[in-house]
Amino acid sequence: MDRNVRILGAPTDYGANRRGVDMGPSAIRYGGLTSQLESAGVSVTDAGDLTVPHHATRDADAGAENAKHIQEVEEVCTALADAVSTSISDGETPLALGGDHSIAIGSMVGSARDADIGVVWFDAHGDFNTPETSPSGNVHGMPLAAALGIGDFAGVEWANAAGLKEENVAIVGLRDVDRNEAAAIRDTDVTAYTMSDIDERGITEVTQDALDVATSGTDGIHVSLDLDWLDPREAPGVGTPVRGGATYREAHAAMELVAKSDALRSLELVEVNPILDQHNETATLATELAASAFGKRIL
Ligand code: 6HN
Ligand code: MN
Ligand code: MN
Ligand code: MN
Repeated sequence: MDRNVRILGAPTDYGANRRGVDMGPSAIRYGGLTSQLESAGVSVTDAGDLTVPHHATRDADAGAENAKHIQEVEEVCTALADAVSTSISDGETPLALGGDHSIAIGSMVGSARDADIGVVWFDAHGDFNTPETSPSGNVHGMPLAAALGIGDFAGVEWANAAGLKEENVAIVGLRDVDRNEAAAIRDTDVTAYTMSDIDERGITEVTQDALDVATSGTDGIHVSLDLDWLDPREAPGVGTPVRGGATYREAHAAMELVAKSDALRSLELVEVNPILDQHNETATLATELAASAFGKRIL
């Protein structure tokens, strides 16, 4: 299949309470994104970066303590949702570059605008907190709940705008979940696989199950790749590293299955933090994994 990928940078760190992931899009581009994607046989357009409200012009104390910088997050997500949905209607596959993981609300809303989508979420974390359960108030720990319409986000309208079905959402790689967040995940019809599931059943079987969940009865899938899904030895440049993550080979194997599913509608690479990275290796790894997700072949 001829695929055209449209790169959409979302240089924001408001969802992570301003910690440096706003430089992720630059680092990922510098890590060779376009040439990696071209080596996967897709054509690439770089639409540049979305305009993100500048810190200097914002009131640092605005917004709620339990959903920090919620207005800025909403502004960025609204713009990203429009950009994602326009890419798809123009016949291109959006690749969103974070930025912190709050941008996923925008990606999912945009990707779901004219379709029923499933989601596969590769992450150490559940990202299923709400303003009520969050221990940090950081919205990057809440995007899945938000997009499913769970929780009260100070009346922000994107809640459930994606029309996502819990039965079509799968999380892969969990190893750091807050107590009330875990209860919330168990209370839903979302399918969640921990690292123990990967240990026991292997990455191929777990990823295939996750893809089956997301593709069942849907028009396509959104894949959200939080680089902290990988072990910090492979991906040190992330804001919230957790030991015991996916290996380099496991991550590629999972992305290769994404390519094989032929269902990818939108992709995002999030939580790359160049300030914490070593020689841009996490950003570079993100580009390689994107190439695998778009079907890069060795032979
Ligand atoms: N991420 N569960 C923690 C919180 O603050 O809610 C960590 C969230 C990390 C989010 O890595 O995208
Ligand atoms: Mn995340
Ligand atoms: Mn829809
Ligand atoms: Mn994470």
